[in-house]
Amino acid sequence: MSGVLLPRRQLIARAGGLVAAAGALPLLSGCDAISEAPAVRKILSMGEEMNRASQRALMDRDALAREFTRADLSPVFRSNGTKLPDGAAYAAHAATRFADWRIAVSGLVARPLSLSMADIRAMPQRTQITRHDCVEGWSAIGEWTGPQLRRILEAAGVKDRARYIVFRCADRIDDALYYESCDMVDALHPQTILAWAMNGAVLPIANGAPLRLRIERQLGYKHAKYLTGIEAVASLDHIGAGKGGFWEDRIDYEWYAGI
Ligand SMILES: Nc1nc2c(c(=O)[nH]1)N[C@H]1C(S)=C(S)[C@@H](COP(=O)(O)O)O[C@H]1N2
Ligand SMILES: [Mo]
Repeated sequence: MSGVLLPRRQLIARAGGLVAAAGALPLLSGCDAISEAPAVRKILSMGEEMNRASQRALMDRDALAREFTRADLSPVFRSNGTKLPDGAAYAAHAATRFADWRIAVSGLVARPLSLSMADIRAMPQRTQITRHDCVEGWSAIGEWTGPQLRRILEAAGVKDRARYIVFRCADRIDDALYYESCDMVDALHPQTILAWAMNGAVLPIANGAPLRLRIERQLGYKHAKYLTGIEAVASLDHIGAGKGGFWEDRIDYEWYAGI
Protein backbone atom coordinates (compact mmCIF):
# COMPACT_ATOMS: atom_id res chain seq x y z
CA MET A 1 0.00 0.00 0.00
CA SER A 2 2.86 2.40 0.69
CA GLY A 3 3.83 2.27 -2.99
CA VAL A 4 0.34 3.38 -3.91
CA LEU A 5 0.50 6.36 -1.62
CA LEU A 6 4.00 7.49 -2.53
CA PRO A 7 3.80 10.93 -4.13
CA ARG A 8 5.04 11.06 -7.70
CA ARG A 9 8.02 13.26 -6.99
CA GLN A 10 9.28 10.79 -4.38
CA LEU A 11 9.00 7.98 -6.91
CA ILE A 12 10.99 10.06 -9.37
CA ALA A 13 13.57 10.80 -6.69
CA ARG A 14 13.83 7.08 -5.96
CA ALA A 15 14.25 6.23 -9.62
CA GLY A 16 16.98 8.88 -9.77
CA GLY A 17 18.58 7.32 -6.69
CA LEU A 18 18.98 3.99 -8.47
CA VAL A 19 20.84 5.70 -11.26
CA ALA A 20 23.01 7.62 -8.85
CA ALA A 21 23.90 4.35 -7.09
CA ALA A 22 24.90 2.71 -10.39
CA GLY A 23 26.96 5.75 -11.27
CA ALA A 24 28.60 5.88 -7.84
CA LEU A 25 30.48 2.58 -8.21
CA PRO A 26 33.21 3.75 -10.61
CA LEU A 27 33.55 7.08 -8.85
CA LEU A 28 34.77 5.25 -5.74
CA SER A 29 37.95 4.32 -7.62
CA GLY A 30 38.92 7.98 -7.62
CA CYS A 31 39.89 7.93 -11.31
CA ASP A 32 38.19 10.31 -13.75
CA ALA A 33 39.21 8.47 -16.89
CA ILE A 34 37.74 5.21 -15.66
CA SER A 35 34.31 6.30 -16.86
CA GLU A 36 35.70 5.77 -20.39
CA ALA A 37 36.39 2.08 -19.71
CA PRO A 38 33.92 -0.13 -21.62
CA ALA A 39 32.65 -1.99 -18.55
CA VAL A 40 32.03 1.26 -16.74
CA ARG A 41 30.37 2.83 -19.73
CA LYS A 42 28.06 -0.17 -19.79
CA ILE A 43 27.11 0.33 -16.15
CA LEU A 44 26.53 4.02 -16.73
CA SER A 45 24.33 3.44 -19.76
CA MET A 46 22.41 0.75 -17.87
CA GLY A 47 21.67 3.41 -15.32
CA GLU A 48 20.52 5.78 -18.00
CA GLU A 49 18.28 3.16 -19.53
CA MET A 50 16.76 2.37 -16.15
CA ASN A 51 16.17 6.03 -15.68
CA ARG A 52 14.47 6.37 -19.05
CA ALA A 53 12.35 3.27 -18.43
CA SER A 54 11.22 4.40 -15.00
CA GLN A 55 10.50 7.88 -16.30
CA ARG A 56 8.46 6.38 -19.11
CA ALA A 57 6.51 4.23 -16.66
CA LEU A 58 5.86 7.24 -14.46
CA MET A 59 4.99 9.58 -17.28
CA ASP A 60 2.85 7.28 -19.43
CA ARG A 61 -0.42 8.93 -18.69
CA ASP A 62 -2.23 6.94 -21.40
CA ALA A 63 -1.40 3.54 -19.92
CA LEU A 64 -4.38 1.49 -18.82
CA ALA A 65 -5.10 0.68 -15.21
CA ARG A 66 -5.13 -3.06 -14.55
CA GLU A 67 -8.45 -4.76 -15.22
CA PHE A 68 -9.63 -7.83 -13.32
CA THR A 69 -12.17 -10.62 -13.80
CA ARG A 70 -15.51 -11.21 -12.14
CA ALA A 71 -13.82 -13.83 -9.93
CA ASP A 72 -11.79 -10.98 -8.41
CA LEU A 73 -14.78 -8.83 -7.38
CA SER A 74 -14.75 -7.82 -3.72
CA PRO A 75 -17.63 -9.51 -1.87
CA VAL A 76 -18.46 -6.12 -0.37
CA PHE A 77 -17.61 -2.82 -2.01
CA ARG A 78 -17.76 -0.42 0.89
CA SER A 79 -18.87 3.18 0.69
CA ASN A 80 -16.82 6.15 1.80
CA GLY A 81 -17.42 9.86 2.28
CA THR A 82 -21.04 10.75 1.65
CA LYS A 83 -23.29 7.69 1.79
CA LEU A 84 -26.58 9.53 1.25
CA PRO A 85 -26.73 13.19 0.17
CA ASP A 86 -28.80 15.37 2.53
CA GLY A 87 -31.92 17.19 1.53
CA ALA A 88 -35.42 16.79 0.13
CA ALA A 89 -34.38 17.29 -3.50
CA TYR A 90 -32.08 14.26 -3.57
CA ALA A 91 -34.64 12.18 -1.63
CA ALA A 92 -37.29 13.07 -4.23
CA HIS A 93 -34.97 12.00 -7.06
CA ALA A 94 -34.20 8.74 -5.28
CA ALA A 95 -37.95 8.08 -4.81
CA THR A 96 -38.49 8.30 -8.58
CA ARG A 97 -35.34 6.26 -9.30
CA PHE A 98 -33.65 9.36 -10.73
CA ALA A 99 -36.05 9.57 -13.70
CA ASP A 100 -35.68 13.39 -13.78
CA TRP A 101 -31.99 13.65 -12.82
CA ARG A 102 -29.99 15.76 -15.29
CA ILE A 103 -26.27 16.12 -15.92
CA ALA A 104 -25.31 19.58 -17.18
CA VAL A 105 -22.38 19.74 -19.59
CA SER A 106 -21.21 23.34 -19.62
CA GLY A 107 -18.29 25.73 -19.79
CA LEU A 108 -15.93 25.77 -22.76
CA VAL A 109 -18.10 23.66 -25.07
CA ALA A 110 -19.67 24.45 -28.43
CA ARG A 111 -22.98 22.78 -27.45
CA PRO A 112 -23.95 22.84 -23.76
CA LEU A 113 -25.96 19.69 -22.93
CA SER A 114 -28.45 18.60 -20.33
CA LEU A 115 -28.39 14.81 -20.24
CA SER A 116 -30.96 12.54 -18.62
CA MET A 117 -30.02 9.15 -17.22
CA ALA A 118 -31.79 7.63 -20.27
CA ASP A 119 -29.46 9.68 -22.50
CA ILE A 120 -26.46 8.41 -20.54
CA ARG A 121 -27.59 4.78 -20.83
CA ALA A 122 -28.32 5.16 -24.57
CA MET A 123 -24.70 6.05 -25.34
CA PRO A 124 -22.06 3.42 -26.20
CA GLN A 125 -21.04 1.80 -22.91
CA ARG A 126 -17.79 0.55 -21.40
CA THR A 127 -17.60 -2.06 -18.64
CA GLN A 128 -14.41 -2.43 -16.60
CA ILE A 129 -13.41 -4.32 -13.46
CA THR A 130 -10.88 -2.25 -11.56
CA ARG A 131 -9.43 -1.73 -8.12
CA HIS A 132 -10.40 1.34 -6.15
CA ASP A 133 -7.68 2.59 -3.80
CA CYS A 134 -8.72 5.00 -1.05
CA VAL A 135 -6.04 7.22 0.47
CA GLU A 136 -7.33 6.14 3.88
CA GLY A 137 -5.86 2.69 3.29
CA TRP A 138 -8.50 0.36 1.87
CA SER A 139 -9.03 -1.06 -1.60
CA ALA A 140 -11.87 -2.89 -3.31
CA ILE A 141 -12.45 -4.37 -6.76
CA GLY A 142 -15.68 -3.52 -8.55
CA GLU A 143 -17.24 -3.69 -12.00
CA TRP A 144 -18.34 -0.39 -13.51
CA THR A 145 -20.45 0.42 -16.56
CA GLY A 146 -21.14 3.70 -18.29
CA PRO A 147 -20.19 5.90 -21.24
CA GLN A 148 -16.63 7.14 -21.63
CA LEU A 149 -16.31 10.77 -20.60
CA ARG A 150 -14.60 11.44 -23.93
CA ARG A 151 -17.82 10.58 -25.80
CA ILE A 152 -19.75 13.14 -23.80
CA LEU A 153 -17.06 15.78 -24.36
CA GLU A 154 -17.12 14.99 -28.08
CA ALA A 155 -20.92 15.33 -28.16
CA ALA A 156 -20.65 18.73 -26.48
CA GLY A 157 -17.75 19.84 -28.68
CA VAL A 158 -15.20 20.71 -26.02
CA LYS A 159 -13.15 23.72 -27.11
CA ASP A 160 -9.37 23.74 -27.54
CA ARG A 161 -9.00 26.27 -24.75
CA ALA A 162 -10.40 23.79 -22.20
CA ARG A 163 -7.61 22.40 -20.03
CA TYR A 164 -9.57 20.85 -17.16
CA ILE A 165 -12.87 19.14 -16.54
CA VAL A 166 -14.64 19.97 -13.27
CA PHE A 167 -17.06 17.44 -11.78
CA ARG A 168 -19.96 18.89 -9.77
CA CYS A 169 -21.70 16.76 -7.13
CA ALA A 170 -25.04 16.89 -5.32
CA ASP A 171 -23.74 16.27 -1.80
CA ARG A 172 -22.51 18.79 0.73
CA ILE A 173 -19.88 18.15 3.37
CA ASP A 174 -19.78 20.88 6.05
CA ASP A 175 -22.04 23.01 3.84
CA ALA A 176 -19.86 22.97 0.73
CA LEU A 177 -20.64 20.96 -2.39
CA TYR A 178 -18.18 18.16 -3.14
CA TYR A 179 -16.37 18.63 -6.43
CA GLU A 180 -13.34 17.30 -8.26
CA SER A 181 -11.41 17.98 -11.46
CA CYS A 182 -8.91 16.42 -13.86
CA ASP A 183 -6.83 17.47 -16.84
CA MET A 184 -7.63 16.56 -20.45
CA VAL A 185 -5.28 13.54 -20.47
CA ASP A 186 -7.39 11.84 -17.81
CA ALA A 187 -10.66 13.25 -19.18
CA LEU A 188 -10.00 11.60 -22.56
CA HIS A 189 -8.48 8.39 -21.11
CA PRO A 190 -10.40 5.29 -22.30
CA GLN A 191 -11.05 4.07 -18.74
CA THR A 192 -12.48 7.39 -17.55
CA ILE A 193 -16.21 6.67 -17.53
CA LEU A 194 -19.38 8.00 -15.93
CA ALA A 195 -20.72 4.88 -14.23
CA TRP A 196 -24.43 4.29 -13.60
CA ALA A 197 -24.02 0.56 -12.91
CA MET A 198 -21.84 -1.35 -10.48
CA ASN A 199 -21.34 -5.12 -10.37
CA GLY A 200 -24.07 -5.58 -13.00
CA ALA A 201 -26.78 -3.68 -11.10
CA VAL A 202 -27.89 -0.06 -10.91
CA LEU A 203 -25.40 1.98 -8.86
CA PRO A 204 -26.39 1.99 -5.16
CA ILE A 205 -26.98 5.33 -3.46
CA ALA A 206 -24.05 4.72 -1.10
CA ASN A 207 -21.74 4.45 -4.11
CA GLY A 208 -22.93 7.61 -5.86
CA ALA A 209 -26.30 7.05 -7.58
CA PRO A 210 -27.35 7.86 -10.15
CA LEU A 211 -23.95 8.62 -11.72
CA ARG A 212 -20.35 8.71 -10.55
CA LEU A 213 -16.96 9.22 -12.09
CA ARG A 214 -14.47 6.37 -12.51
CA ILE A 215 -10.99 7.77 -13.16
CA GLU A 216 -8.98 4.61 -12.81
CA ARG A 217 -5.43 5.98 -12.74
CA GLN A 218 -6.11 8.03 -9.61
CA LEU A 219 -6.99 7.57 -5.94
CA GLY A 220 -10.51 7.21 -4.58
CA TYR A 221 -11.26 10.80 -3.65
CA LYS A 222 -10.99 11.82 -7.33
CA HIS A 223 -13.94 9.53 -8.22
CA ALA A 224 -16.73 12.09 -7.78
CA LYS A 225 -20.10 10.58 -6.82
CA TYR A 226 -23.66 12.01 -7.22
CA LEU A 227 -22.72 13.87 -10.41
CA THR A 228 -24.85 16.86 -11.38
CA GLY A 229 -22.57 18.46 -13.93
CA ILE A 230 -19.32 18.48 -15.82
CA GLU A 231 -17.75 21.75 -16.80
CA ALA A 232 -14.85 22.43 -19.18
CA VAL A 233 -12.59 25.24 -17.95
CA ALA A 234 -9.27 26.87 -18.87
CA SER A 235 -8.17 27.33 -15.25
CA LEU A 236 -9.06 25.99 -11.81
CA ASP A 237 -8.16 29.25 -10.06
CA HIS A 238 -11.74 30.38 -9.51
CA ILE A 239 -13.29 26.97 -8.83
CA GLY A 240 -13.75 26.37 -5.09
CA ALA A 241 -10.60 27.51 -3.30
CA GLY A 242 -8.58 26.96 -6.48
CA LYS A 243 -6.89 23.64 -5.72
CA GLY A 244 -9.13 21.55 -7.95
CA GLY A 245 -11.13 19.51 -5.47
CA PHE A 246 -13.07 19.48 -2.22
CA TRP A 247 -10.32 17.74 -0.21
CA GLU A 248 -7.48 19.42 -2.11
CA ASP A 249 -8.95 22.75 -0.97
CA ARG A 250 -9.15 21.65 2.68
CA ILE A 251 -6.36 19.21 3.47
CA ASP A 252 -3.14 18.43 1.69
CA TYR A 253 -4.51 15.80 -0.71
CA GLU A 254 -2.69 16.06 -4.03
CA TRP A 255 -4.65 17.25 -7.05
CA TYR A 256 -2.87 14.70 -9.24
CA ALA A 257 -3.43 11.54 -7.22
CA GLY A 258 -1.85 9.08 -9.65
CA ILE A 259 -1.57 5.42 -8.70
N1 LIG B 1 -19.61 13.41 -4.15
C1 LIG B 1 -18.70 12.71 -3.46
N2 LIG B 1 -17.82 11.95 -4.14
C2 LIG B 1 -16.89 11.23 -3.45
C3 LIG B 1 -16.79 11.28 -2.04
C4 LIG B 1 -17.75 12.08 -1.35
O1 LIG B 1 -17.76 12.18 -0.11
N3 LIG B 1 -18.68 12.78 -2.10
N4 LIG B 1 -15.81 10.56 -1.39
C5 LIG B 1 -14.65 10.12 -2.20
C6 LIG B 1 -13.81 9.11 -1.56
S1 LIG B 1 -12.69 9.64 -0.38
C7 LIG B 1 -13.80 7.81 -1.97
S2 LIG B 1 -12.68 6.68 -1.36
C8 LIG B 1 -14.80 7.32 -2.93
C9 LIG B 1 -15.61 6.23 -2.29
O2 LIG B 1 -16.46 5.63 -3.23
P1 LIG B 1 -17.47 4.55 -2.69
O3 LIG B 1 -18.40 5.22 -1.74
O4 LIG B 1 -18.16 3.99 -3.89
O5 LIG B 1 -16.65 3.50 -1.96
O6 LIG B 1 -15.69 8.33 -3.37
C10 LIG B 1 -15.09 9.59 -3.55
N5 LIG B 1 -16.05 10.46 -4.18
MO1 LIG C 1 -11.16 7.94 -0.22
